[in-house]
Amino acid sequence: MRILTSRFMRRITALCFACLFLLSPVRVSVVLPIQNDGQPHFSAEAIGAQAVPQWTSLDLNGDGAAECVRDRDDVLSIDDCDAASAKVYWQSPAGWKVVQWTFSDLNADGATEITLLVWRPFAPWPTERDAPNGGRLGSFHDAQGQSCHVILIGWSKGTFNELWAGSALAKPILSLVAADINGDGDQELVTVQGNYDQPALFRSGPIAIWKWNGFGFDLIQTIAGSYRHLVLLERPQTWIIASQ
Ligand SMILES: [Ca+2]
Ligand SMILES: [Ca+2]
Ligand SMILES: [Ca+2]
Repeated sequence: MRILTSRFMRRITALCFACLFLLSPVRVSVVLPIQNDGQPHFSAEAIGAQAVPQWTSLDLNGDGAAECVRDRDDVLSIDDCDAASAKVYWQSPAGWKVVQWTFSDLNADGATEITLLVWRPFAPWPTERDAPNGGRLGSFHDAQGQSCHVILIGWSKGTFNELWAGSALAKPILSLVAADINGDGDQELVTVQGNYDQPALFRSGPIAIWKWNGFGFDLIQTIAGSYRHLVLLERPQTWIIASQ
C-alpha cells in the first residue's frame, strides 16, 4: 500500500508539473503605439522597459572570428566584418524582401542560425506546379502575388546556406521573436499573424507561438487579439510586449 501510494503520488506530482508546463501562459503585455512626429512608434522603452538588444555580429561558423549581418534595403548579407576585404559569405537572393531577422537557435541543435522573415513571389510546391489555382498553397499570397516565409540561414557543410525554408505561410507573419519563453531550454518562435487580404499597413492579428518538431514548426499556443508588433524584454525574457 505504501508503495502504491508512493507511485501514485509520484504520478500525480509528475502530472501536475506537466500541467503547469502546458498551461503556463506566456506573459504578454499590450501597449498602444505612441505618436512620434505623426508616425506610430512602438518600443519597449515606451513602457519604461529595456528590449533585448539586436546584435549584428556573432561567430556563426565557430572559427573564432565574428561574422557581421547587414540588412540594407530589405537585402540581408553575412560578411567577414572586414571593411577592407568586404568578403560576403551569403546574401539573400534577388526577389526576396527580408523584413525582419534575428539570431536564433530555433532548430535546437546548439548552433546559432539566422531566422529571416521573407516576402517573395509566390510559388506552389514543385509537385503542384500544374495544379489549378496553385495547388494547396494557392491562396497563400497577397494581391501582388507575394507570399510570406520563415527561413533559417546558418553554417552547414563548410558554407552558409538555407538550413530550412518554410513554404508559403497560410497567414503572413507581421513580427517575430525567438526566445525560450517557457523555460524548457529550447527557443520558441513567437509571431504575430495577419491576413494576406488585409491592407499591408493595417495588418494585425493574434499571437501564435511555434515549436520546432525536427522537420518544421508546430503551433503550440495562440493568444487572441489584434496585435501588430512584438518586443522581447530584457528581464525577465518571458515577458513580451505587443502593440495593438
Ligand atoms: Ca566566424
Ligand atoms: Ca540552431
Ligand atoms: Ca522553450
